[in-house]
Amino acid sequence: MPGSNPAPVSAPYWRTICPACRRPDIMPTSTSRPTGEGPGPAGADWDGVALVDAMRREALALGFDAIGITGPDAIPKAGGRLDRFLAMGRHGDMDWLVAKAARRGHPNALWPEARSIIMLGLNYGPDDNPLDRLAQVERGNVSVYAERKDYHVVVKKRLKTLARWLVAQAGGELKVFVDTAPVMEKPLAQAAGLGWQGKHSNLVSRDFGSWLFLGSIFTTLSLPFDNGEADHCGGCQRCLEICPTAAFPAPYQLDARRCLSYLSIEHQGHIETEFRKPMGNRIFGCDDCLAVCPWNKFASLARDAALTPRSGLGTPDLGKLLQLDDSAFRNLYAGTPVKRLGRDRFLRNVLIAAGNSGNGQLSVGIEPLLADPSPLVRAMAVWALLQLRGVNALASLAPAYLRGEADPDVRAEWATAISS
Ligand code: B12
Ligand code: SF4
Ligand code: SF4
Repeated sequence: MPGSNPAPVSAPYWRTICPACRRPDIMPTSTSRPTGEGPGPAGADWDGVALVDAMRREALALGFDAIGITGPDAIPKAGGRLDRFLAMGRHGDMDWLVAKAARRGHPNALWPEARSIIMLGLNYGPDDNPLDRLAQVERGNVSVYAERKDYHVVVKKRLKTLARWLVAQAGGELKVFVDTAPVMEKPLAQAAGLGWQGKHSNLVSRDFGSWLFLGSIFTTLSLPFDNGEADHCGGCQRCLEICPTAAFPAPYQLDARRCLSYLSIEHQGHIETEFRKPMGNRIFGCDDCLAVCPWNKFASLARDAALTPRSGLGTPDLGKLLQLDDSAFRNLYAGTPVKRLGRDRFLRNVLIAAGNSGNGQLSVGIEPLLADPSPLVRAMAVWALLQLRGVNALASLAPAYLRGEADPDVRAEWATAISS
């Protein structure tokens, strides 16, 4: 609420962590005292600043890497920008963004009683340069965030633990969110001082580069706010320039319909022809615009055991992936974000990567998929075989498969392939 929380500023605690040992500095981060209403912890001699300093220590002990506090009124421009994004149709078929847009754009519309928003970041810095994976065309390329345990699970568990701690210290009501509710996490994280929304629209941290997962705790407590972070992109345009599908109509704006992350993860249907070659070997998500950011030179390896990448998941063997049935897919990706995609859309992506691999031996695994129960898979099997074997081979197979083919999209894919 305006005026109810007159923002005494304390620097975000994580900036005082010693980069060498990753242990929190024991000095308090703030000497200023909140002048607004305090949280009033029951039976304890806390003031707002002391409570927040203790909470920062607690958050770090729980494995979070960044924490800052802001208020529900801190992102006045975000709702209008979201509305424009949606009005231009840039969300593609992510209808869930439209459904709760009013609440997403305005934190107090989501929960009118919220007085403070605690933003948390968890570092998932990779141990390699994700751009190097693009050159391994004979293997699939799963984006850095997805080659490990689902961050929703990891972050949410910790948010709940921290929330319980806060309730025990200071009371109040709390709600925790990690990408599971209509919350604009990036602008809120910027307002809380965790970093800034770069020209690729994601949050960039001075300490962790592009590699922070975000989560939030909304609370009815009035806590002292942190300073927001300024934009440090300057004249840099690297993320805009590297994008393989020209998905940025302007700096800070993304047209998700052109983004390979959207196409490979969120998009339900067939992937349009113009995006198939640029997809290269990306079979789940894309890291190019994140990986190229010069601020990653300050990034560090994820320190969290819960986020250790699973062996072989980052650059899997395409030949093996082509053989996955539903249960093998579920077993392989259990507990990771990839599982939510489902086997059919995953195979759609794998077939595009196989078509781009230049490895003719993969056609042995592709041909049986011409008869797959899923039209998404059948259509991309046609495209992939065309890339690897050429039009004459496709034309000789076409009569047998077209005879029983009722799906109009798959028929269209055959027609395009044999007339190319
Ligand atoms: C929808 C969504 C997607 C969509 C759309 C992405 C997008 N940029 O909107 C798709 C599927 C494409 C996607 C992809 C990815 N996502 Co995503 N996604 C989300 C989600 C659920 C909502 C984001 C949203 O509100 N989008 C709507 C648009 C309108 O909001 P916005 O991006 O903030 O838009 C701002 C800018 O356009 C800006 N703006 C507009 N005009 C102007 C003008 C000026 C001058 C300025 C300064 C700013 C500005 O203001 C807008 C409002 O802040 C969030 C989780 C959450 N609840 O917030 C995760 C989230 C953003 N995703 C995340 C990740 C990791 C990714 C990927 C990296 C995954 C991958 N490796 O494939 C990619 C990155 C692609 C990219 N370049 O954005 C993380 C990002 C963490 C971080 N450090 O920022 C989040 C926060 C999830 C999380 N909890 O950690 N994602
Ligand atoms: S994630 Fe990839 S496709 Fe999407 S905007 Fe970034 S570079 Fe472009
Ligand atoms: S690559 Fe450059 S422009 Fe893009 S987010 Fe990083 S600093 Fe900003």
